[in-house]
Amino acid sequence: MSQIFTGDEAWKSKTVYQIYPRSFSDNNGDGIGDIPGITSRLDYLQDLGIGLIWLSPIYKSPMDDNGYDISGYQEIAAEFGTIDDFDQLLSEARKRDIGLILDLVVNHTSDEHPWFVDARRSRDSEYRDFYIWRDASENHGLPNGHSSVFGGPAWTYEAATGQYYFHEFSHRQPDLNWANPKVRAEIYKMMNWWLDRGIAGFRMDVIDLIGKDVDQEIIPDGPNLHDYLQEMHRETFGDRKDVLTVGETWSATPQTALLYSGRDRHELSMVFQFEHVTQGWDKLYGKWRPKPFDLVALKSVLSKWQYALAQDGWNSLFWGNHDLPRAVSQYGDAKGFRTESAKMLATALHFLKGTPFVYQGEEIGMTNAPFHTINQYKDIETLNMYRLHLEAGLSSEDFIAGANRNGRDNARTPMQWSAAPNGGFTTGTPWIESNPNFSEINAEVSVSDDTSIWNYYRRLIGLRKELPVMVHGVYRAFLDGHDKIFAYSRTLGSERICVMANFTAHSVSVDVPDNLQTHGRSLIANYEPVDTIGREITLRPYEAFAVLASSENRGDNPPAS
Ligand code: TEU
Ligand code: CA
Repeated sequence: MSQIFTGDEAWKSKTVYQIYPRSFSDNNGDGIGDIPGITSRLDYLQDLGIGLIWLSPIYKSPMDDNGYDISGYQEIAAEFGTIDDFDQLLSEARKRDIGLILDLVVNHTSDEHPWFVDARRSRDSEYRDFYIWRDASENHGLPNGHSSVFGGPAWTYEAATGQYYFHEFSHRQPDLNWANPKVRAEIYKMMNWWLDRGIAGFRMDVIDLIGKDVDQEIIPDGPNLHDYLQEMHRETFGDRKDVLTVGETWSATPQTALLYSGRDRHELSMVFQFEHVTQGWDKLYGKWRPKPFDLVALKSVLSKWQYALAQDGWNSLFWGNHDLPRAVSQYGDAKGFRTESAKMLATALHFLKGTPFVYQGEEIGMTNAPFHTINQYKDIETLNMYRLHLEAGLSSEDFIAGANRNGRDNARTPMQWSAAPNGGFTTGTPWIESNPNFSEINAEVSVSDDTSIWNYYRRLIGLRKELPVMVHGVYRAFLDGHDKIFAYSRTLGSERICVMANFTAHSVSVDVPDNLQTHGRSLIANYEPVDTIGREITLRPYEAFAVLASSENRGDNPPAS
């Protein structure tokens, strides 16, 4: 077996931790998380064992979309700190062998970015062509009927210059014109500036949109997408070792994932795909009317991706992020079996092939926000959609029920550090209400309890660094049609791991297929250790475990590749 922990793929055995700076740790009492706050928590992250941090945007921004609207790519938002604070974070992280991945938001800027401020001034502005302008159409005014993700048309009229500009998100997030080589050159320069500072990579916001053709209304997966990504690779991170790049691509399929992350493609390390997320959404109303949980559908998506990227490409693995509900609320049982189900979900995900991403608070089993009035929500998407759904005749209660399940603020309530007021996130008034369950659910309690969710994550993250089979093993799923149990194995040479997870609050007895039967040693379990999977087994509510087969009993071998 080749050495797996060196070279330009060192990130394959690492676990990434996502920080949403606004909600992580407030160091100066203004109620907003900040960079010094993050630096003060690095020991916590080092103890957890993570190798990389993905920082949601920290740049200068009017915060219309909490920093995903950037007005200065090489400046730090004043409320988050200074560039010195950033350098301090970078060097303190490096001391702990933790790399920083920045959020690259280059599909659009803020309307306060100097480029747009100048562009909107006059058709002759040297920055006019940095954005996407179209004349009014003869009949209905708007250049076409394309809608913005946050509601309303994707076109806004500028009376001063008599044209519309395109914005896939809020009207305060005008899309950059990637067809303009000057735009691309500016972005590559900016990326290199951050890379030279010592960052470990980029998470690329809605990167599947940059090759768009607005006139044909081909927005995701547009005709120029892969050319631009190959150019970006060449011009920026291509020659740098140990840089991780992950594209946020809601449109990705297993086929396009191989284009982004295939080894001879020279584009990205991996992408975030969202099929396992959207399979749970209503066809018509989307995430605001989620469907009942369906394990068979979820497993079929996860397995499809595992198989498709088995030989080439690389998967990212995640249950949550800053746009999604809390994992334990969405896929587990946050009320009856919070600890068991949070550990079960961690087990099911971390033994898959790919790079795991842990969203802040997931490691202590934080839950969705118990908001009951619209005034408690802060998210631009939720607030816009509330207005639009009510205009369309939906009741406020129905909308709030959907937002409770799937709204983005579920992930954005302050990180719960301790039982102190506001969970120790701030000494002031937090910008968004804390989840009142911080007195029971918090990092202090979780770190000090050996049986906690946190210590369970710590063991899982550690196992990935020790076991090549966890990083490179071939995936095989079992019991595909079973609607309560997720079961799979990973095999590498003579090593084999068998994983079983009960996704229900009931005991479930299963007849175990021959090739899943195992005897060996318990790697991890959320009840008692399990070292044998016999012909029949009963899993208790949300029980999950992984068994490392002893080499004389490793079951089937995958076909040689
Ligand atoms: O998200 C992309 C995006 O499309 C989300 O808004 C998501 O689709 C939506 O929540 C589904 O209803 C990225 C960022 O992760 C998000 O926070 C930003 O708001 C968005 O891009 C714009 O930059
Ligand atoms: Ca602060």
